Amino acid sequence: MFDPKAEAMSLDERAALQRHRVWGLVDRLLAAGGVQGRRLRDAGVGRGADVTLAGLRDLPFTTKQDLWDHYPFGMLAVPRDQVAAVHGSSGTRGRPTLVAYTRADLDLWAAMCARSLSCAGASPGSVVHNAYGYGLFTGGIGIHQGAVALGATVVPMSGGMTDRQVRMLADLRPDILTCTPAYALRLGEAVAEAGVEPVSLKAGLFGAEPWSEELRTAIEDVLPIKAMDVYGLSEVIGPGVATECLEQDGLHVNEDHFIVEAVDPATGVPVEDGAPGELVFTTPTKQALPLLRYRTGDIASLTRGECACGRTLARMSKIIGRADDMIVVRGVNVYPSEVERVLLGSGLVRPHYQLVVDRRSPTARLLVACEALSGDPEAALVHALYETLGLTAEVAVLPEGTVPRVEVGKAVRVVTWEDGDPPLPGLA
Ligand code: DLL
Repeated sequence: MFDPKAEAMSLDERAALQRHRVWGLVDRLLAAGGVQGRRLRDAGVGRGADVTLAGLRDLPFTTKQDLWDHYPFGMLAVPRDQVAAVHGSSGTRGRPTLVAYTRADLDLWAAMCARSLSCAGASPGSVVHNAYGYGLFTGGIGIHQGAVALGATVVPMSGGMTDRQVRMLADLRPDILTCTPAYALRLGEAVAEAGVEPVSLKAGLFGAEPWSEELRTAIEDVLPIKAMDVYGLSEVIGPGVATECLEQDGLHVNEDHFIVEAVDPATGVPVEDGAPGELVFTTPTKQALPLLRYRTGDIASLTRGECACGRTLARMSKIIGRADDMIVVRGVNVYPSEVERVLLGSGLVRPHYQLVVDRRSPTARLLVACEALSGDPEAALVHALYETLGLTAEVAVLPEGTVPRVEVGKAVRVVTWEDGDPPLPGLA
């Protein structure tokens, strides 16, 4: 439930708490003697009390490469036998990233996910239909533990087997749906096909992949819910790092446990509040895998100041994209979510799309594969993409049902066509 003591404390009080916690973190990293401790020593930090919050920006970063270099357990700050669970993400680029939790970390994670659920409108007694995947991925088990900690009733559906999900939505009358935004769309289509009206649903807590305001509207068109954004990443803890409140004016970052900065991705220098930058997190209270200034690769802007809901936690914008998902076509930089905004904002196509980068010849082509609602929107979309994003792209309008629907895992928004057959039928 909304905890004013933690979520609405004064900025001074929170800064004092964070400072104290960061001191503890720095002392633990120095004592653990791993790569983060070594870098702190090299930066002249001999003990926690040497560090100030304002001085955090001068401390060394930690990156995904560090986790890979020390895979699987080389960055633990506790003995291996204190690790209660591991999780991770398969990564869109092949290499797994593994993270570890002590029992205390699992309790913290459950509390943060309970906070997220309640921020989005869940309460004790809510029925939570959880269609995030269960397993190494943090979505399913993270939200599950949060729902239990909140005192809700959790329905552990995991992803896929959509017919059975529709049945459970009809029979168990959940008020909260949790899954990826792309799967929410798929479920919306499936309930319509089955003639089920999931009238019990009130809110959905969607995350794990970028999604635009236009996709929010598309989900709210097919499901009778308020679609809310939840953000997180395995390295920081999983879901439960930041969530929208009912004001929907940014995602509240749980800053008492996850200190956030936004930095210029090229220089690493912090950007002004309000300007887009790469999110960087410090986790002062985590035990097994505490991270100092972890670079997420996710681009968003930050704002500070009290929200109309009463929370004083800093807010982040929706994620604009991942630094490494940016496509460069003939010198124009574009994130898939920007293309999504144009497509869905046009009202001409279904909310399913895929970007195909054709690299069969030296000058790459970008093909935007989509499905028309009616007529032939190709020329209008080519024009809108150029006008809005400055992007020269070809639009391939495919028959309904051709663009892959997401059943399990995260939506794949960009595919590369290196040689041979097209990745989607009907492309040329
Ligand atoms: O996706 C954790 C999660 C599960 C968050 C369920 C929300 C709901 P990973 O598999 O480690 O963890 O992937 C983390 O996913 O760095 C972002 O690039 C992306 N991501 C997560 N949430 C959002 C979001 C989980 N709300 C990576 N909007 C992150 C945009 C998101 N991107």
